[in-house]
Amino acid sequence: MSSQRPNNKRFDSNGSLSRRSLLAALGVGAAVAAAGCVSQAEADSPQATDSGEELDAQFGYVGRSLDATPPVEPDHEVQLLIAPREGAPVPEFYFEPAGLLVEPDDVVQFTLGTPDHTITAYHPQLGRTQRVPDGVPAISSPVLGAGTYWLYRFETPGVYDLYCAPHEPYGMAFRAVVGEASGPGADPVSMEDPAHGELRPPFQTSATVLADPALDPDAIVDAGSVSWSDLDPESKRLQM
Ligand SMILES: [Cu+2]
Repeated sequence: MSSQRPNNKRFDSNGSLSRRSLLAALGVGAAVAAAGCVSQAEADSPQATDSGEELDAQFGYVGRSLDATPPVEPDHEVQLLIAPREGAPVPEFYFEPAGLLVEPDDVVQFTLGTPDHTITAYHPQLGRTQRVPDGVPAISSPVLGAGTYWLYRFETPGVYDLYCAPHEPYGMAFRAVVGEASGPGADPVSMEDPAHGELRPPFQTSATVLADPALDPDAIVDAGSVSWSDLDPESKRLQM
């Protein structure tokens, strides 16, 4: 099962290491990098609590190596993958699973077995139609290299449509349903080009991927997890 809880038990009863413990565990070089990732979180985020929460509500948490101890035990794992595409020179770029049901406050680990991906929300502050619940910030990881991971805690119930910025045209999109199939992300994906100056809906192959019946939010609730292989090949066909 792709949504199994990773076997990692280095956490206290709150599910988090103290910041000091984390930095000690990461070592100095990684600590400097990690501090760069979380300083805004500590300054601004309501998630930056005294309990040592390291997951920013907008920027998540970057694990610079798959060997680095995560500050919070993930509840689920999603792989970011690349595979040959039959009959086309451009490979398939995809999330596995492509659709996932999680409970509110669950943490998802996005694991990069392949390089140069992001996990980014369809959000008006990013010039995109809103496809995350109201009040959720403009979620995005930075561009991540192979052998890294990114953690995000999904707090607000509803549908979250996410994509990889470099590979959105090729269909690299993902849908999380957090507790219930509600919010703007539960609306059908628009297949129309936006007028000049309007927010842009999912486009090219990510539009057809997110419109696949297997990724219907209610279908994700029923299935729990939807594999990329469950999608209709027609939905994955390159739309250029
Ligand atoms: Cu990508």
